[in-house]
Amino acid sequence: MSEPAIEQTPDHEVVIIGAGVCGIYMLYRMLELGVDVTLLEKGDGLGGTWYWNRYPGARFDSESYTYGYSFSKEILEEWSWSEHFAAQPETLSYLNFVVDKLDLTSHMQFGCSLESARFDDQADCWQLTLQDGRTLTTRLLLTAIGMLSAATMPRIEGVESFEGESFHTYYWPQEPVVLEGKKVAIIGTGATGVQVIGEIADKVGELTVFQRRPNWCAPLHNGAIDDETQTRIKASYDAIFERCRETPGGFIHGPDRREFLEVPEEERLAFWEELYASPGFGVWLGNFRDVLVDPAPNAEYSKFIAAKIRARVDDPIIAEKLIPKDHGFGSRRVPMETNYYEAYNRPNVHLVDVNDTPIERITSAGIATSEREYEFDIIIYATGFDAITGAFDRVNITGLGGQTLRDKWRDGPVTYLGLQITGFPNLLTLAGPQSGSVTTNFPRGIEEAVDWTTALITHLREHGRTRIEATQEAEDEWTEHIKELFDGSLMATAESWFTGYNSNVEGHDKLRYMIYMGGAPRFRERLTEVADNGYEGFEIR
Ligand code: NA7
Repeated sequence: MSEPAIEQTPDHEVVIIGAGVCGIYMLYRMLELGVDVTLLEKGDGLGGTWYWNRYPGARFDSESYTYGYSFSKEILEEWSWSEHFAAQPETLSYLNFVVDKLDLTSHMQFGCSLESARFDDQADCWQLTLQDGRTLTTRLLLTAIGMLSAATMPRIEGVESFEGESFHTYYWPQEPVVLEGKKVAIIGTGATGVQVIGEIADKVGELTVFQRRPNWCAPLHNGAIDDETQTRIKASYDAIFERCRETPGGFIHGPDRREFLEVPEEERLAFWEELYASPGFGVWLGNFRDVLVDPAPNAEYSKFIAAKIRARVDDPIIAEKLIPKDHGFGSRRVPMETNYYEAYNRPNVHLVDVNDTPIERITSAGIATSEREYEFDIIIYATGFDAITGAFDRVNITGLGGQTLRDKWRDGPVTYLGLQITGFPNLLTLAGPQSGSVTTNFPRGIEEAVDWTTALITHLREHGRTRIEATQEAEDEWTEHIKELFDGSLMATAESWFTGYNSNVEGHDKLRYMIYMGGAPRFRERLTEVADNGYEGFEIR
């Protein structure tokens, strides 16, 4: 016989983990509702992604004015972005501006790393233990811990033995790093590596890029926002956000309704030239609607982009090495670049293809490949993240019956709406795996998730409920839906963090269903439907 429930009031009604874009907005909404809430953040400052990633070249690929929060007209009016795609320092200033404006800092606790969370089945609350040994309890646990916040180093022998400076891009030092005249190595050519390389090629002494697989990159076409444009942007925020609401990715760029074969060749090529010459993700997300779905048009578009790369890189052998052969354009995340391909035309920039000459170990002086040892002053690891589930796996989260989330998700995440997990009551994963936010222009996605969660919490409070959990049936159905959306998509055929691959993490060598591929409008519709039907799929008591 189970013990009678103990009447116990937890320390807080809500604890939010993470002071990034998502956590900040969630905190604001909770305070507005009058909830007893505190926010715990591992870092010594707010900003999440924009607090940590201080590497040279770190900036938006989203248009700045589509990335800011949309909920406050006052903030939209008062804040002026200086560039179409703002750099990290400006975004961090923006988030600090928002937090100051909304007076949120006193509700945030910094330097608080969550070590474990255990659900108390009797008291309907979570018991949290922080790394410093502190404990606290909360009715609801809301995670805003980031999709790309668990950085991964390569599994290469000798990493610790290097005597020069070295850092993962995520942990780029807060103090300035002197690059001038230095011999610098960079491992990794994902979105991060591509930004770093374009930015530092003309600043360092020598730059050697160790590439395993090239990505399809395309020009960002960034630029300053002049006064006239600024005025126009501020006057059109309603239309900008309305446009973002319509597109699958929550960007101003959405697919062209035409199919590839409907359009005569000359017109098609002119359209592609236009996409390549225009700023932002249009080159990826603004294409004919079948280009990211159907292999034949995708191959044609890949050919078009390959020709662009060949035209920009002087050495034809290097150009071929920079053109992906294992996946078509857009089936992995497209890095947006500034002077990336041109960097390889500089005499001080060298490309090492680790498929030809694998890295054997990191030495005290540099990097040894099967061919030779290279000496460096600095090694930059742009080797990515244990994406989407990694931040969860790094906390000991224990639900009903002693089950850990790590175990439950061993073969890949299973969730209901990407927001809740059966067996883990009162845990709401705001930008969790399989939620709409993960594949959406992030603030646009999380505003939806936060608003929906706020309405849910209002519902619980109004009805005096203390417990919410997804039913097994609802979780099974959602996870199946996620898989169905993957089937037949080109993205599912490519190995990347979108599809759960990471060669540096044990067991992440197979497809895992991490993301929702149905697009933001469809996700929103589903969330609305669930709420309208009295939070169907949840057991609330
Ligand atoms: P990514 O996109 O995961 O890129 C990581 C890069 O590091 C990628 O080129 C990897 O090659 C490379 N890598 C990883 N491990 C190794 C080893 N052991 N040897 C050689 N090369 C390696 O991470 P990013 O930080 O660039 O971008 C993540 C997201 O942040 C990005 O999409 C934006 O949304 C923001 P691989 O391709 O696996 O062969």
